[in-house]
Amino acid sequence: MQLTINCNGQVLDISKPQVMGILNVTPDSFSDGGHFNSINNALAQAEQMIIDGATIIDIGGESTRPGAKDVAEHDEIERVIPVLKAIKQHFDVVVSIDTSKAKVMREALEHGAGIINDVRALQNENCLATVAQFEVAICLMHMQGLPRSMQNSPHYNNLFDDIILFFEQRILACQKVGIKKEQLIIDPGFGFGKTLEQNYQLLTDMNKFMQLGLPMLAGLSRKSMIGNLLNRDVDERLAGSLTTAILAAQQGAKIIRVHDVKETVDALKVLDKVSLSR
Ligand code: 9MG
Repeated sequence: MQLTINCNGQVLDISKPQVMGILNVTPDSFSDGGHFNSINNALAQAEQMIIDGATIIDIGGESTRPGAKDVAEHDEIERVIPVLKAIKQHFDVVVSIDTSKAKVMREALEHGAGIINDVRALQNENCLATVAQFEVAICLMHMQGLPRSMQNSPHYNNLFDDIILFFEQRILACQKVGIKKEQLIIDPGFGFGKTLEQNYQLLTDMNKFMQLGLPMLAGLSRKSMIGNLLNRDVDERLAGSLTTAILAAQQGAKIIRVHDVKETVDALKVLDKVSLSR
C-alpha cells in the first residue's frame, strides 16, 4: 500500500490517517453560516486547523449539500483562489480544492493546490484533460445523481458492486488521459445519493473498497446520516462524527475530512496508540 501521495510538488505522508480540515467559503455553508468568507477569517480558520493537526485544508466555494444552488464559474474562482493564495503564502500545508469545474481546477493548480477533490469524479467537461497536465492528487468521489436531486430515491442493484464498478470506470478514464493510478484517492461519498441504511452499510464495510488498491478518503463529519440517526442538529453531531471517523480509519481510510479537527486528531491518536500496541 502507498505510503505517500504526490500533491503537485508536495509530498503527503499517508502512512497514518491524515486529517483534512474543511474550509467553506460559500455564503450558505451549512456549518459556518458564511462567517468565514473574508480572506482574513478564512486564514485564521485555516491557521487554527493547522495548529490543531490538520495536514490538508479543503477549500470549497460551492456547496454540495442536497438542494444547493449552482455557483457561476467566475464567482467560484473569486471565492476560492484568493483564499488558496493566502494560505499558500502563509503556511506549509497541502491545500485541496473542492470543485467540479475545469477552470477552477486549472486556476487552483497554477496557484499550488495539491489535491483536487471532485464530488463528480472528473466527469464534467475538460476536467480530465485539465488535471492530466499536473502531478496532483485527485479524490474521485462516488455520487448517484446530482446534489439538487440525489436524495430523492437512491437505488442500487448492489451497493458495493455498483460503487466499485463506478470507481473502476473512473480509474480507467483517468489512466486513458495519462493520470497515474498513484495520483488517485477514492471516496464512497457518504450522503451523496444514498439512503440512511445504505450510508451505514457503506460505513460498516468500507474496507471492501481496499480491493481497488487506492488510498481512501472518508467524509462523514456532521452529516445527515449522523443527525438523522441521533436526532441531532448540525452543531450537536461531534460524538457521532468522531465515532464515524474512527470506524473509517480502522477500515483503512487514509484521509478523514472533518469540521472538528482538534477532536478528530485526538481520537485518531488514541486509535493509533491501540493499533501500535497490538
Ligand atoms: C465536498 N464534500 C462534501 N462531502 C464530501 C465527502 O464526503 N467527500 C469528499 N471527497 N468531498 C466532500
